Amino acid sequence: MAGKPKLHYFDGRGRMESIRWLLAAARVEFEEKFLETSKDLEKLRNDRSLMFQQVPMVEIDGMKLAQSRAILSYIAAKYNLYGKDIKKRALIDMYIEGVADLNEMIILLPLSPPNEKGTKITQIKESAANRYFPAFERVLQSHGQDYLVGNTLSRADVHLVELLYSVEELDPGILANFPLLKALKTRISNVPTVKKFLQPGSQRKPPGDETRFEKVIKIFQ
Ligand SMILES: N[C@@H](CCC(=O)N[C@@H](CS)C(=O)NCC(=O)O)C(=O)O
Repeated sequence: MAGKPKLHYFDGRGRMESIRWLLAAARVEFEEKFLETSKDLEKLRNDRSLMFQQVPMVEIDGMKLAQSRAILSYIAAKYNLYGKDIKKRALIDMYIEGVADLNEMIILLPLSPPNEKGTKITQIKESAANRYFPAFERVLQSHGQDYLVGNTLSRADVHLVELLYSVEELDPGILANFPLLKALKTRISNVPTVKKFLQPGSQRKPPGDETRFEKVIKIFQ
């Protein structure tokens, strides 16, 4: 039997957090090797373990996979979270690209200069409230089903719910006008594997703070 996937990244959310969420939802146990210093990154690069000299990198099924989206696609396909036919997969792709666009703004937030952070947060909240959340609310309304695609759990639900949690950290009341998203969040949060991941002490990472981020920046300098 193949061993547990091994995740190489720093001890924070960044581009690895969606991978952690998806593995957790798929009931896959995983190990993490955290980069602590630039030497750790150098070592992976010198070993030729990083295709493009970057992390995330995940060792899985004999591969050293880089590129977060490729990693997510492999996990989703392997664990049947990527739709049952090409039309469902197309919808899932469309939804997750929307999620990724907003999530990218959140991932980059710690990198913005302190005097621009407030504006960036306002942009994220506005995009969520006026563009992305209404679009997903309409999808759920249009078919009345429990999940975004095919009335079954898919990566689209997992990525969207991760995003709902992240945006709520910036604006706790943001879901007030989106009852179906709120219900989706509750439903997915109660999937036993996700429920476990949401509990304290899991491999889910807390929101980054300034001190943690300064340490991370040093790894990549
Ligand atoms: N498109 C890549 C981007 C990866 C990326 O930007 N990784 C950053 C850390 S989050 C990195 O390794 N930066 C070092 C570098 O680019 O040299 C992905 O999604 O995995």
